[in-house]
Amino acid sequence: MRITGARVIVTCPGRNFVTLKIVTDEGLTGVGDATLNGREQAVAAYLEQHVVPVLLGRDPARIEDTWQALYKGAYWRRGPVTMSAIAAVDTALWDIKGKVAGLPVYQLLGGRSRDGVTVYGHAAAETVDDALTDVARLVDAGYRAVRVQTGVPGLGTTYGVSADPRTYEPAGSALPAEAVWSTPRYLAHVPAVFARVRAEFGPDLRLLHDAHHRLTPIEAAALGRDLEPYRLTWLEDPVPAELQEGYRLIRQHTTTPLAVGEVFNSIWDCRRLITEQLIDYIRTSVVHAGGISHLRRIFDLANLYHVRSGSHGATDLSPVCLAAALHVDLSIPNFGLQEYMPHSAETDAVFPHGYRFAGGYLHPAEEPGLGVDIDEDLAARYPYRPASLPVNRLEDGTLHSW
Ligand code: KDG
Ligand code: MG
Repeated sequence: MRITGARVIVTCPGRNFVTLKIVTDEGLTGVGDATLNGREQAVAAYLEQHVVPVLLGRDPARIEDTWQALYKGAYWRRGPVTMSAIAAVDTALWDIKGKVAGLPVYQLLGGRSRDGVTVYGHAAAETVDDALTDVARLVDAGYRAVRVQTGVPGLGTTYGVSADPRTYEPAGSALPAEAVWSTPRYLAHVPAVFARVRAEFGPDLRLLHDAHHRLTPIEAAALGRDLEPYRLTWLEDPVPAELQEGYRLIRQHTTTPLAVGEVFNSIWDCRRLITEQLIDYIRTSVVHAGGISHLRRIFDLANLYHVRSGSHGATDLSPVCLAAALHVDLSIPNFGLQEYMPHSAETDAVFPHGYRFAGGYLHPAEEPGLGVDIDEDLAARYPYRPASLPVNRLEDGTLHSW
């Protein structure tokens, strides 16, 4: 079998997605997600100009060899654009391999290690009262784990907290919007939020919180300590993780579990965090960390060090990425949790899929391959719309981060 074509499809059914569709001479096709929020066109151009020409004529069965060719052959290794492009190819080739074998991809990865993939849902609201209502909505829907985010008193807007609790979309205007951030206000507010959530929902519900990389290590250590009474499953991205050893300091001060990794794109970004056991969950994703092949390599390393998976699954990762993640989640020994934000109806229509939510679990499709596709005619009706992620300034005007 040979690869005869590869199409890069950019579509915006409510938000932008980049999808690679690989076509073979035997008529089998495979899909891979290549979406990089706010930088979609960079990955699309990388695929079209540098990757597709390399793929034509190759044997689609040679997944590892193709991965190595794209990674080593570029000379310029790693980086989110390159690794998202490689991820799309890798994911599409696993899809094709599943179709050739007549098996869902998780069977090719070793089969089931569990019955279903436990997911966490998102409760996000401006006020604590509204956030509690949102937690109740998710508990009623069967979720066993909920991430809770609220607005911070005294600040206008808070990253990731939108007016409608059922939608999550930090990317908005074409150019980056600016919001105001105050770490002291945030640190004073968050423990009180979790005191109320724990009091209302009892000890069994798993609770999570995302600090979106905004703290310093000592601030994160203080927050982790203040949250200990509420027994979080994890505190996510407390500090930017370019400085991996920064996590040593947090670790020395708190037993609140830590989860990191949604912006990582290779095993090298998390090697020290994992091997020094500085984190509890590694949150790398199929789309941003080199596809199914590389993600599994990261999770295998993590398994040696008692670190569990917690794959990123925000709505800017397409249903193709979510479908692929579920096959990985179902098969690995050290699965932790999978993030789940349902996509909009428009997005679900563009990406017909067979995965389903039931009782707090997601289940991948049982059909051969990944069990997801793209409706290219429908996708063409939603042209690309520039949208950027926002930035924060401190109250004195200093540029902070997300
Ligand atoms: O594109 C950025 C989003 O994916 C990010 O804001 C989502 O932090 C996020 C999460 O944990 O889902
Ligand atoms: Mg996050």
